[in-house]
Amino acid sequence: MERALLVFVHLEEDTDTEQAREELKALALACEMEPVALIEQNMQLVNKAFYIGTGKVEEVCRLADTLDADLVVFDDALSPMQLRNLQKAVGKPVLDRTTLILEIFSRRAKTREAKLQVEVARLQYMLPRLVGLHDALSRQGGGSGVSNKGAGEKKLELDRRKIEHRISELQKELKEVGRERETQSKQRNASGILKVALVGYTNAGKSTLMNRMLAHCEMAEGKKVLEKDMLFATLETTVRKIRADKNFTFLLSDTVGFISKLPHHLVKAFRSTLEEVKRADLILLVVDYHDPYYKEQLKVTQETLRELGAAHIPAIYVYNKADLCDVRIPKVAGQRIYMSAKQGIGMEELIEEIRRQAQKGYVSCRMCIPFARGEVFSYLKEQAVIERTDYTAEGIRITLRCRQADYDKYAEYVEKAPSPNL
Ligand SMILES: Nc1nc2c(ncn2[C@@H]2O[C@H](COP(=O)(O)OP(=O)(O)OP(=O)(O)O)[C@@H](O)[C@H]2O)c(=O)[nH]1
Ligand SMILES: [Mg+2]
Repeated sequence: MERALLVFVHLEEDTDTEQAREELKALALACEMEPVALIEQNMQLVNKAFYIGTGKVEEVCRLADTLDADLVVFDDALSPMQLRNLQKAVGKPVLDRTTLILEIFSRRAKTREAKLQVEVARLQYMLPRLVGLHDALSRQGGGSGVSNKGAGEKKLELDRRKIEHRISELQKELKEVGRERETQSKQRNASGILKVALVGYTNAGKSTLMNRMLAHCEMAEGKKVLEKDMLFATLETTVRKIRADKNFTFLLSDTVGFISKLPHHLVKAFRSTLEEVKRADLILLVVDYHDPYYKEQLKVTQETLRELGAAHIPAIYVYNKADLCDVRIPKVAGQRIYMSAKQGIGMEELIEEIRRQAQKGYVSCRMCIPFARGEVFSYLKEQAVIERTDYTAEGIRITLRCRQADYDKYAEYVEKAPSPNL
């Protein structure tokens, strides 16, 4: 493990520094770094040239040597100039929060699309910081085509052009891959099944809830996703069909978690993956209720949802990990549900809430399905609430409540006037 010296600046406007400190440590750990110490400074304004004060820079240098740190990590996005100056002064690789998150993402990325997205975000972030990043890159063996030998202006210009070229190539490939996913997603959309998305701060328990839901509904083991006590365990979006009971089926998607100060490039890069969230009919907003900072995390999640243009989608607030708190669970209070995904407490209640939300927008109608279209009847049995069924000469006549989408889809079978023989 690399030994990391963490540097943390407390600005006046920051309200919760303890959370931010813990989060920085967790990020370093998720990057397989060992935090050896944490240096702090209170400031009103950051130093333009060094981010921290020059006296503090000396302290960082000394401590980095004494503790034999391999690198220094700052808890914010450093400007290209700050990065360059700090790197020079400290004589060791300097990373900022964004680089750290990018590094974690690049380690976790498994699918072709995720890998491309992270690579583009990394290169875009690196471009203006090329000079300052030289040492940090050579630490990784210089695999990105940037060497720190003979870093003259000319060489720099060459590197810059190379990187720009690489970015546009990657973006082209990304478009291709995106189209494939788009096709799959369209097929899911066309199926008309209710789409539910798990959303929340990183480590809140989204993947655990997905797995518990699969187990609860006796779905196959092999369909499980990775759950782990680590920031950003999940990077790619996984969609699973959940058959809650014979009358209720929905699609559940698990995706990348949110974090405060999520690098802008990364949000943009992952926007296409997060499209799944935008298309959802219902959001399960998962909160780690045991985390002392759950309120701040909830705020960040809501802000990110707004940025994504998904703030209007109805949500159920899942106060998870309540088994670690002093509350009786399960408990449903309005749009909130207190439960434990890990222990499987509150699953029935959650499914009921999902069903209730789903049925909110249902329309009441009457349909007559021809016998030849038995599959439509089976579909509606799963997707709608059938209140009455009569077998008549013309077909199966049903009184039901269904989604507007299904009403439109089967408009040809809808009977406008009440039938006299019913
Ligand atoms: N005690 C307790 N622990 C839980 C519960 N739900 C999840 N956990 C633990 O929390 C940790 C994170 O769970 P994940 O499901 O991986 O969290 P996530 O939201 O998918 O996280 P990312 O994919 O990293 O964004 C794991 O160690 C889980 O075992 C719960 O209800 N109670
Ligand atoms: Mg996860």
